[in-house]
Amino acid sequence: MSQLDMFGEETPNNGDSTVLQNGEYIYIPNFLGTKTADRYLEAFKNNIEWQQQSMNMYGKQVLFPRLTSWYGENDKAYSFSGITLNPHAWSEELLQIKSLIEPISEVEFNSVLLNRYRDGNDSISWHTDAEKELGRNPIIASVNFGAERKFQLKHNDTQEKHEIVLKHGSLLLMKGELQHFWKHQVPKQKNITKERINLTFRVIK
Ligand SMILES: [Mn+2]
Repeated sequence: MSQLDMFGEETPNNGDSTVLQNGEYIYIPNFLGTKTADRYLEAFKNNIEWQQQSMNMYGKQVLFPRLTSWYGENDKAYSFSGITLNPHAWSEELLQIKSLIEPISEVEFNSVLLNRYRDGNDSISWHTDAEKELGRNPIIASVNFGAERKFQLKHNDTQEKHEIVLKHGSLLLMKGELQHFWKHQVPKQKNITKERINLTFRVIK
């Protein structure tokens, strides 16, 4: 359970680990206090260089239903869905969050992919974060701001599903073999009018 600290902010516990067949995740709902998370959300809305990427599908350029940006060490380009992103230099806010999550993640991150879901029409469909530059069993740390959105996991063979509603200020750690056996998505939720910003910290080899 979380508790209120002397500033009236909730302090995080160490989260609950959920061990799945072929993978594991740890979810910490109150990783950042509400006021701290509010402050970061405003900073990321205003200071991140957002872009709407597109990909070629059957000869047509199709816009991704979300905005993205990529930050990190300058020699760590990242390719996915047929596009390559060159990173912007770390911002102060991103470095602060990186230093908060590293002790719990037990890894040093060198990159972060940011996704901005402008409302419930924005989404990301079933995929894995298993690009080969992430290494064999990547640890991926997802920090969440703004609207609460469903995050769904589905096992490749059994089709077993898990769903987590990712809260403002929460941290989700994905680890173990998860990316090899489970896909994940953020489905559209047409009733949601507010935006969500998600940071996924990664280690690019
Ligand atoms: Mn992903």
